[in-house]
Formats: sequence, structure tokens, C-alpha cells
Amino acid sequence: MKLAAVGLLLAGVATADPKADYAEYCAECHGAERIGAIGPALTPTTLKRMRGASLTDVIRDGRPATQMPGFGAFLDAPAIDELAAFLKTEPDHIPEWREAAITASRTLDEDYVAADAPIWDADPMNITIVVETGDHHVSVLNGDTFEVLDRFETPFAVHGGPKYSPDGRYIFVMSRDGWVQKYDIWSLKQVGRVRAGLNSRNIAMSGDGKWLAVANYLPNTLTILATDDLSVAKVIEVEGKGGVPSRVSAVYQAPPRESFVLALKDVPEIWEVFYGSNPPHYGFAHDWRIEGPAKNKDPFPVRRITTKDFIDDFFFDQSYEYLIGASRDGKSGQVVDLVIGHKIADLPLAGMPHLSSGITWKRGDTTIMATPHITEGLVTVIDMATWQPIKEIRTEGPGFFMRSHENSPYVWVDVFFGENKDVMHVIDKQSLEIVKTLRPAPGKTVAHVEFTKDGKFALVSIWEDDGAVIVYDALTFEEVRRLPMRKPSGKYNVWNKITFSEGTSH
Ligand code: DHE
Repeated sequence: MKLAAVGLLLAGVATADPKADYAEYCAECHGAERIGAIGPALTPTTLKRMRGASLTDVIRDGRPATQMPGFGAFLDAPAIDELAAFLKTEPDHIPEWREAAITASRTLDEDYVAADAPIWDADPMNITIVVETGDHHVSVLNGDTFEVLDRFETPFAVHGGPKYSPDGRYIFVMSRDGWVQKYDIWSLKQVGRVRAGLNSRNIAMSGDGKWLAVANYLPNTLTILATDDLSVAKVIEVEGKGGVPSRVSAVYQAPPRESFVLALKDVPEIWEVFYGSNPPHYGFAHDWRIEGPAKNKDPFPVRRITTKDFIDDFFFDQSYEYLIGASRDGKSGQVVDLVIGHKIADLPLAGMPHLSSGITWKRGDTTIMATPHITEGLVTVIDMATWQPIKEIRTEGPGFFMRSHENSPYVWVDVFFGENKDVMHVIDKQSLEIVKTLRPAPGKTVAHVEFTKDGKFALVSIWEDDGAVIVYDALTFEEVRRLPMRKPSGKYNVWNKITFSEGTSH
């Protein structure tokens, strides 16, 4: 069909039928009803906050750092203009996606039987899962032998880190089109699936393991699922002041605070949703401190913090008091103290930091944080006592992921974009100097690192369809194993995740 379109174009015949063009070029990724699938929903609500290049430029040239290709070779300028105009109209139909629809989508596997103990012989605390986006699978690795214990199919286009239950037994995997899959690592079986949103960002597990929060772009909701059976506990409508609906940029858990923390994409607010039985008093109508947990009160009360700027993505310090967020302009960051509910510092982060990749570590007697940038080849290192930058480490190109481990003297950061995308840097945590630059597969994208439980081995992805996970000795940087994998996007070690290792994402 695409060739036919090129033929028409060469023959000087403009197609200029935006609905047909949408069906031809866009529907596969953005959904037939424009409600999103692998790509985001394309509706006036989601497009109005679009930053950077205009919609017509994006359709023609694609969007760097995403999977959006350019269609300038297939559509001429009038056709692109008409398609852009079409996308700015409300879709004919957006399905209602609240509790009833979510519940109707839920399936629990009839043949699933929970094993009493792991059916394999490995350290349950050193299991590592690998998300293989090349063919939408997850591999379950024995973290000592690197043997693949199972390889199972996921929903289409998984994004972000799967989340473990606090005991490390179950994982929850989310796809961009809102499906959540529950899988039992002990039994090596899927437990069930539910579609919690139509276009979702990421998920977070509550510290007590009872709830899973799903951050949605579409609808503008936060869905809270019960982790035992994937039933809906609550669908929270996300609206800022004056009832302005908003997408959710991302949600993370803050275990010591017994809360989920989320940033709103279209409204400058951070929300904290408490799941504990005794949430702190932040001006809720009902005062738990005085009256104690109440039976008929909202089990997930929301605290809203107004921020000076929109926050796109964020991470926390290890105490979960400070939220470090990337501002929407992609040029700065801000630190919000969650206890007092105010911004306490601005951060000079000019190269669009990918803050879900930010990590912290001890350097001498101070704690520092570092983040790579998506548009610049540098890593910014910041002293968390003063919130001042102490170093900018030049790398061979913009990076996406940065990882370390308590037991490792090094931080690993990839170069994800540009001609040096095949490079992985290793930085000394104390000197802040690059001590090693690895190039394990020349010309191929090399990205994302996860450590084994003890920090002795670093697992690096060759991010290609015929890719691999390379196991490195994390001290000598010698290659130990190379496991063939299909575009292994992320790796997640049980122990590092459930203990909230300071070197990895939470
Ligand atoms: Fe991600 C994590 C946002 C594009 C691969 N990415 C995250 C998280 C957020 C985020 C908020 C944290 C979720 C979590 O783990 O709970 N990502 C964004 C974007 O806003 C951005 C730039 C644009 C978009 O398309 O949404 C974006 N991300 C990408 C990609 O293009 C990547 C490279 C390929 C892909 O699969 O889409 C990509 N993102 C990842 C991965 C993680 C991730 C592998 C988990 C890393 C981890 O170690 O936890």
C-alpha cells in the first residue's frame, strides 16, 4: 500500500483523504479509533500540549528519540496539512474506559495454579527478568547461571520497568496500550491480564504489595488495581484546579510515605495518593490523626501540590522526601520537598534529562545524584546537600539510562543516540571520571544496565532485533557471557528492585 501511495504521489495525484491516510499510515501505531496503541492517542486533548516541532513537521519528519517515523516520502504537503487538521478534531468515538470496561477486560488464567514454592532451583532473590520488545516477550533469568528459566509473551509494546511484588514472587508488566499482565515467577505462569487504561505511561507497586497504580494518558485517570486478582480498587479522575483534565506523566511509589506520587502532564501539579491506613494530615476533610482510620472514608485520599512548572518525569532521593523532577521545557529541573509541599531548588539541567534514569550514591560524606540527558552528550552530577552541580561529565553522545549498585565503585551510562550509540561508558563514582569505554558490538545500539544481586556482574543490552544481553564482570569489565535476545530493552533484578537499590530505578 505504501508503494501504491508513492506511485500516486509520483504521478502527481494528491490523495488528500485524511481519514484514509490515517487508516493507512497512523492507525497501526495510534489505534483505529485514535485512542493509542504502541503510539500515543492522537486527539485534541493529547495534541494540545505537544511541544517542539509542529504537528505537520512531526508527520513529515518523525520525532527524534521516539518510534515515530517521518511520512514525508508518502504524503505530500497538502495531505499532511489535512491529516494534521483531522487529528485536531475530536475522534468520532472514544470508548468509555472506567471501572466497568476495565473489569470486563480482566481475564484470570483458568489453568493457573500457584506453586507452593519455586518450581526451579535458583536463588529467588537473584532472578532477573529481561523485557524483549523485539518480539514482545519477557525472559526469566537465573541470576547466578544466566540460564533462561522461562520466556513468555507479554502484551504488545511494553514500556517502562515491570514492577515486583515486595516478596519478589510476582511481576506486573504494562504495555503502552494499557494492558497489565500479572506473572508468577515461582510457578513460571501468567496469572491474568486486565486493560487498566487505553494509553498508559507506567505502573507503581504499593509498599505493602496490595495495590498497583496505573498512570494513564487516556482516559485522564489513575487506575488502582488490587494486586491479588487485578480487580479495580478505584479509578481516580485526574483533574487540576478548575476541573482541567490532565494526563498523568508518571507514577512511582514512595514506600516510607505509604503513597503513590504522580506528576500531571497538563496541569502544574504533583499528586500524592495515600494507600496506608493512617495517612498524614494534609488538610483532608477527615483527620485520621484525630479520628483514626475510618471505615467509610476514601481509602485513597489525594494530596495536591501546586508546582511552578509542569513536571514531566521524576525520581526520589533515597529517603523519599525529595522529588527531583524534569521541567516541561526540557531545560531545567526542580526539587520539591514532599514534607512541606514546596519547591526548594531549581536544577540546571539543560539537555532534557531522562530523570527516571537518575540515580544517587554516596561520594565521600555527601550524597550525589546524576542523570544523563536525551539531547546532549553529558551526565550532570549534583550535590544533594546544596542542590548545586558539581560536575558535567562529557560523554560520546546523548544517553538514556544510567545504573549502578551499592557494591560497585562504578556507574554505567549508555550513549543511546547518534553515531556513538554503540558505546557504554563506565564512570568512577568517586573521581567522576570515565574510566572505561566499552564498544561490544560496533554499529549497534548498546544500552541499559542492570546488576546482579551482589553487584558482581553488569548486564548490558545490545538493543537490536537480533540483539543480546552481555554479562560483564563488573570490576574487570571482561565479557563473561552473551545471551541472544530480541531487542532486550530493560533488565530488572528482583533483589535490586525490592530493596530499592540506590543504583537502579524504583
Ligand atoms: Fe521510556 C522508563 C518515559 C521513550 C524505554 N520511560 C520510562 C519511565 C518513564 C518513561 C516515565 C519510567 C517508567 C517506569 O519504569 O516505571 N520514555 C518516556 C518518555 O517520555 C519518552 C522519552 C517518550 C515516550 O515515547 O513516551 C520515552 N522509553 C522511551 C523509548 O523510546 C524507549 C527507549 C524504548 C521504548 O520501549 O519505548 C524507552 N523507558 C524505557 C525503558 C524504561 C523506561 C526500558 C525502564 C527503565 C528502567 O530501568 O526502569
